[in-house]
Amino acid sequence: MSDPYEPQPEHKFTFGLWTVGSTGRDQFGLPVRESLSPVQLVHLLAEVGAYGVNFHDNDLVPFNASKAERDQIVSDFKKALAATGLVVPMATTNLFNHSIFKDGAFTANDHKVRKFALQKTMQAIDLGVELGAKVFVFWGGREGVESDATKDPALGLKRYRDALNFLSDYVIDQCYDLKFALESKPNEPRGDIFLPTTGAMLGFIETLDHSDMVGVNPEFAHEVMAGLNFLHAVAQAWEMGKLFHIDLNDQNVGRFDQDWRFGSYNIKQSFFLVKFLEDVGYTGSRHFDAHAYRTEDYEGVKDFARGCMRTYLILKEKAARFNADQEIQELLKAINADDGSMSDFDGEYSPEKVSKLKSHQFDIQTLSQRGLMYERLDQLTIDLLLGVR
Ligand code: DIG
Ligand code: MN
Ligand code: MN
Repeated sequence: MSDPYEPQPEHKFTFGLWTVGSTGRDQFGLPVRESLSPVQLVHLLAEVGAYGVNFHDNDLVPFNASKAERDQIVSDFKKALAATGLVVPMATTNLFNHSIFKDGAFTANDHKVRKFALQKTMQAIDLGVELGAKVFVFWGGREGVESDATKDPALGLKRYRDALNFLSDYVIDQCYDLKFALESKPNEPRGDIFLPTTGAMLGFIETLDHSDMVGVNPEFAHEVMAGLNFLHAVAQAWEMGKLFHIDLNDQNVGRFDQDWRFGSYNIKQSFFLVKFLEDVGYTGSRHFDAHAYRTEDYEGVKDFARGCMRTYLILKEKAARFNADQEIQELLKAINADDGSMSDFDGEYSPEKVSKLKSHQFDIQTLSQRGLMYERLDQLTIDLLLGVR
């Protein structure tokens, strides 16, 4: 019998070139692994069973590459995609690595830098569309401050909006079939990053000229860094029809951005996230924006990638068991029992409803003393996750 936790294309598991291609360099240490080429990384991802591969422009085409070099790299990459069957669902721009972006890209105080960021992003959009991307992610890693003396945050948001409005017009003008997904993070590498959480992004999107083509790309680690419940951010995005992409990984709260293997730390949070995505029928990529521990060689990197997908599938199965568990479902039914006595107050507002509701006598004593059996429900969940039911 085939391994039920073996990744299949229909699971839509994707990785960025920068994830499995991470050489393990960090703030305090040099690389521990040699660099692999995009073609080698495509074959590594095919070997572990991924569905797709994503990239920043410069993950694929070096910053100073000539047009001829660019065309050769893209041609080789396309051949590797054709040979392995991997697809490119998402692309993005690196607006954070080069020193020119040290004060941001779209929100930089230097007008020339802001316009260069537009130029670079348009080229990256062209590249992403050429390789089949339907979602374009914007992570504004450098859009922020160390000191609020340096930049008016309201002006920063206006610059961000101007850039996204211009780039939306570009996509429309080019007749590209492309949506934008904005990714938030509270800090690192900037002291404070503008639009720090998915909730902030959702509010900002409503101020854009073409908000219909703009959604979010919530990242597990980034909401946890902000001390927030990742599922709640994802649920709000979904409920607003704005969950255009998702970055899955793991993170210990109060730490720098660890981008750990999915499900390797917050198992319960990861379970409820997977349950939500599967329950609502999310059809987008399950993108792992994560990387292997610095201790690993490339066999360890493959273990990392396999582990992300395997844990997702194990939690998907646990979610199905939760939904099929008779005791859990009976408990949920009892918790949410409704005798229908309030139904007259539902639906459209009316003066009649107001007067009836204002005069309705509630049994405060009984309502306030009701036990909700949440301890039992949560323990059944723990039992299920720990494999004893
Ligand atoms: C970091 O979490 C960011 C960058 O890796 C990239 O721009 C984006 C795409 O997932 N995530
Ligand atoms: Mn991250
Ligand atoms: Mn990310």
